[in-house]
Amino acid sequence: MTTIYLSLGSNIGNRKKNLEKAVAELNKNNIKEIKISSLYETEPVGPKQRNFYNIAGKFKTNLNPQELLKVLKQTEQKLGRTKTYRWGPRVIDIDILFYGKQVIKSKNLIIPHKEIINRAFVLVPMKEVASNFVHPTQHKTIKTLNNVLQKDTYIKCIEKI
Ligand code: PH2
Ligand code: MG
Ligand code: MG
Repeated sequence: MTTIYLSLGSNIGNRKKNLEKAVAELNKNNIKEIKISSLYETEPVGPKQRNFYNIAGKFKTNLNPQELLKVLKQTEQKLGRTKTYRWGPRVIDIDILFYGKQVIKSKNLIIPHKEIINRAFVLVPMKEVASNFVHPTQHKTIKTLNNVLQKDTYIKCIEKI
């Protein structure tokens, strides 16, 4: 079993339900939740569109990184995700932030996720879940990365854990 961290986002339809459905689906597919952050409403990074709801979660899985990616893509499709443009609106997006301490640079999968350090919608929820986790290539904790991030974007906790 490996401990993994995921970031989930939605900005189409019932955003909260979409996130809940996604977590339920992961639990059914060998990606077992350990801890889920509060629910946050966040300003979109990228093109102008509806605000996102975001969460981060700690999970454990026996899937290898490629198998995990496949299940996440299948889950996104099952929940009705269709292709739009880069950083466009989506029913659900499930991104792998960390896979244990592994560093992976394959064509279709880069772990740790490259944008973690720039995104309040990732770091703020992650701080609730794994504040002392050390980023394997930045060599800084989530807490530290979050503290040094410029926070000029809108991010609001909607529901406490
Ligand atoms: N996801 C993106 C692009 N922009 N902005 C917010 N606030 N939340 C997201 O989950 C998000 C985004 C690409 O995956
Ligand atoms: Mg994403
Ligand atoms: Mg994605």
